[in-house]
Amino acid sequence: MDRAEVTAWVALGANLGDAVQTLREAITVLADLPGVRVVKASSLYRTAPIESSGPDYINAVAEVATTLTAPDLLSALQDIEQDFGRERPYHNAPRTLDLDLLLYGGASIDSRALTVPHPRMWSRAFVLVPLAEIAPALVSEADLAAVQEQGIARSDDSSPAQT
Ligand code: PH2
Ligand code: MG
Ligand code: MG
Repeated sequence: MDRAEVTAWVALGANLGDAVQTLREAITVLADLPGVRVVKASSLYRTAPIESSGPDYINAVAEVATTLTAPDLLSALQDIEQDFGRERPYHNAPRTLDLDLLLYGGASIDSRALTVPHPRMWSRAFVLVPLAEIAPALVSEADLAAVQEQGIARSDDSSPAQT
Protein backbone atom coordinates (compact mmCIF):
# COMPACT_ATOMS: atom_id res chain seq x y z
CA MET A 1 0.00 0.00 0.00
CA ASP A 2 1.26 3.52 -0.75
CA ARG A 3 2.28 5.64 2.21
CA ALA A 4 0.04 8.63 2.85
CA GLU A 5 1.48 12.03 2.04
CA VAL A 6 2.78 14.12 4.90
CA THR A 7 3.07 17.92 4.72
CA ALA A 8 6.58 19.09 5.55
CA TRP A 9 8.33 22.46 5.46
CA VAL A 10 11.87 22.91 4.19
CA ALA A 11 14.05 26.01 4.69
CA LEU A 12 16.45 26.95 1.90
CA GLY A 13 19.48 29.20 2.34
CA ALA A 14 22.63 30.14 0.42
CA ASN A 15 25.25 32.87 0.59
CA LEU A 16 27.98 31.73 -1.80
CA GLY A 17 27.83 31.95 -5.59
CA ASP A 18 24.63 33.02 -7.37
CA ALA A 19 22.37 32.34 -4.41
CA VAL A 20 19.16 33.49 -6.16
CA GLN A 21 19.76 31.08 -9.04
CA THR A 22 20.77 28.31 -6.63
CA LEU A 23 17.56 28.57 -4.63
CA ARG A 24 15.44 28.52 -7.78
CA GLU A 25 17.25 25.47 -9.08
CA ALA A 26 17.05 23.77 -5.69
CA ILE A 27 13.26 24.19 -5.64
CA THR A 28 13.10 22.53 -9.07
CA VAL A 29 15.35 19.68 -7.92
CA LEU A 30 13.20 19.25 -4.79
CA ALA A 31 10.08 19.05 -6.95
CA ASP A 32 11.73 16.36 -9.11
CA LEU A 33 12.51 14.08 -6.14
CA PRO A 34 10.52 10.85 -6.25
CA GLY A 35 7.92 10.98 -3.47
CA VAL A 36 8.09 14.78 -3.07
CA ARG A 37 5.72 17.44 -4.42
CA VAL A 38 6.42 21.13 -3.91
CA VAL A 39 3.05 22.57 -2.89
CA LYS A 40 4.16 26.17 -2.30
CA ALA A 41 7.39 28.12 -2.37
CA SER A 42 7.82 31.48 -0.67
CA SER A 43 9.38 34.55 -2.21
CA LEU A 44 13.15 34.80 -2.02
CA TYR A 45 14.47 37.00 0.81
CA ARG A 46 17.82 38.73 1.27
CA THR A 47 18.91 38.35 4.90
CA ALA A 48 21.82 39.38 7.09
CA PRO A 49 23.96 36.44 8.29
CA ILE A 50 22.93 35.29 11.79
CA GLU A 51 25.74 33.64 13.79
CA SER A 52 27.43 33.21 10.42
CA SER A 53 29.67 35.25 8.15
CA GLY A 54 30.16 36.22 4.53
CA PRO A 55 27.75 37.89 2.12
CA ASP A 56 24.02 38.33 2.74
CA TYR A 57 22.02 35.13 2.46
CA ILE A 58 19.14 34.40 0.14
CA ASN A 59 16.49 32.46 2.07
CA ALA A 60 13.13 30.88 1.29
CA VAL A 61 10.78 28.22 2.64
CA ALA A 62 8.96 25.51 0.66
CA GLU A 63 5.94 23.46 1.64
CA VAL A 64 6.22 19.92 0.33
CA ALA A 65 3.89 16.93 0.37
CA THR A 66 5.91 13.77 0.68
CA THR A 67 5.57 10.02 0.97
CA LEU A 68 9.17 9.80 2.23
CA THR A 69 9.86 9.19 5.90
CA ALA A 70 11.52 12.08 7.74
CA PRO A 71 14.97 10.39 7.73
CA ASP A 72 14.64 9.61 4.02
CA LEU A 73 13.58 13.19 3.26
CA LEU A 74 16.54 14.50 5.30
CA SER A 75 18.92 12.25 3.44
CA ALA A 76 17.48 13.40 0.07
CA LEU A 77 17.97 17.04 1.17
CA GLN A 78 21.59 16.31 2.13
CA ASP A 79 22.20 14.68 -1.26
CA ILE A 80 20.94 17.85 -2.98
CA GLU A 81 23.25 20.00 -0.79
CA GLN A 82 26.16 17.81 -1.91
CA ASP A 83 25.16 18.12 -5.56
CA PHE A 84 25.30 21.91 -5.17
CA GLY A 85 28.86 21.70 -3.88
CA ARG A 86 28.21 22.07 -0.16
CA GLU A 87 31.35 22.04 1.97
CA ARG A 88 31.40 22.11 5.77
CA PRO A 89 34.78 23.57 6.80
CA TYR A 90 33.38 24.78 10.16
CA HIS A 91 30.08 25.33 12.00
CA ASN A 92 27.76 27.81 10.23
CA ALA A 93 30.33 28.46 7.48
CA PRO A 94 29.10 30.32 4.40
CA ARG A 95 27.47 27.81 2.09
CA THR A 96 26.40 27.21 -1.50
CA LEU A 97 23.16 25.59 -0.30
CA ASP A 98 21.59 24.64 3.03
CA LEU A 99 18.32 22.68 3.14
CA ASP A 100 16.84 22.27 6.60
CA LEU A 101 13.82 20.20 7.51
CA LEU A 102 11.73 22.52 9.70
CA LEU A 103 8.53 20.56 10.28
CA TYR A 104 7.38 17.09 9.26
CA GLY A 105 3.63 16.92 9.75
CA GLY A 106 3.03 17.23 13.48
CA ALA A 107 5.98 15.00 14.32
CA SER A 108 8.43 15.58 17.15
CA ILE A 109 11.70 13.83 16.33
CA ASP A 110 14.84 13.88 18.43
CA SER A 111 17.38 11.49 17.00
CA ARG A 112 21.12 11.87 16.57
CA ALA A 113 20.67 12.86 12.92
CA LEU A 114 17.52 14.93 13.07
CA THR A 115 15.59 17.23 15.39
CA VAL A 116 12.09 18.28 14.28
CA PRO A 117 10.67 20.87 14.74
CA HIS A 118 13.98 22.54 13.86
CA PRO A 119 15.31 23.72 17.25
CA ARG A 120 16.26 27.24 16.09
CA MET A 121 13.43 28.00 13.67
CA TRP A 122 11.47 30.19 16.13
CA SER A 123 14.45 32.51 16.70
CA ARG A 124 15.23 33.23 13.07
CA ALA A 125 13.51 35.84 10.90
CA PHE A 126 15.03 34.20 7.80
CA VAL A 127 12.80 31.17 8.55
CA LEU A 128 9.73 32.76 10.15
CA VAL A 129 9.11 35.53 7.61
CA PRO A 130 9.05 33.24 4.52
CA LEU A 131 7.15 30.58 6.50
CA ALA A 132 4.54 33.16 7.52
CA GLU A 133 4.16 34.13 3.84
CA ILE A 134 3.12 30.61 2.78
CA ALA A 135 1.72 29.21 6.07
CA PRO A 136 0.35 32.15 8.08
CA ALA A 137 -1.49 29.85 10.50
CA LEU A 138 1.85 28.45 11.71
CA VAL A 139 3.46 31.78 12.71
CA SER A 140 1.92 34.26 15.14
CA GLU A 141 2.38 38.03 15.24
CA ALA A 142 4.25 37.52 18.53
CA ASP A 143 6.63 35.05 16.83
CA LEU A 144 7.39 37.64 14.14
CA ALA A 145 7.72 40.46 16.67
CA ALA A 146 10.37 38.46 18.54
CA VAL A 147 12.68 38.45 15.49
CA GLN A 148 11.87 41.86 14.04
CA GLU A 149 15.34 43.27 14.75
CA GLN A 150 16.91 40.80 12.31
CA GLY A 151 17.60 42.20 8.84
CA ILE A 152 15.38 40.71 6.15
CA ALA A 153 13.92 42.10 2.93
CA ARG A 154 12.36 40.60 -0.16
CA SER A 155 15.09 40.02 -2.70
CA ASP A 156 15.04 42.53 -5.61
CA ASP A 157 14.40 39.49 -7.73
CA SER A 158 12.15 37.65 -5.31
CA SER A 159 10.19 35.26 -7.53
CA PRO A 160 10.82 31.66 -6.49
CA ALA A 161 10.14 30.44 -10.03
CA GLN A 162 12.77 29.81 -12.67
CA THR A 163 12.40 32.63 -15.15
N1 PH2 B 1 21.84 29.74 8.26
C1 PH2 B 1 22.57 29.41 9.29
C2 PH2 B 1 23.23 30.39 10.14
N2 PH2 B 1 22.92 31.75 9.81
N3 PH2 B 1 21.85 33.38 8.54
C3 PH2 B 1 21.03 33.69 7.52
N4 PH2 B 1 20.74 34.97 7.29
N5 PH2 B 1 20.46 32.74 6.72
C4 PH2 B 1 20.71 31.42 6.92
O1 PH2 B 1 20.19 30.55 6.17
C5 PH2 B 1 21.58 31.04 7.98
C6 PH2 B 1 22.13 32.07 8.77
C7 PH2 B 1 22.79 28.00 9.66
O2 PH2 B 1 22.25 27.14 8.82
MG1 MG C 1 20.57 25.89 8.48
MG1 MG D 1 21.48 22.68 7.54
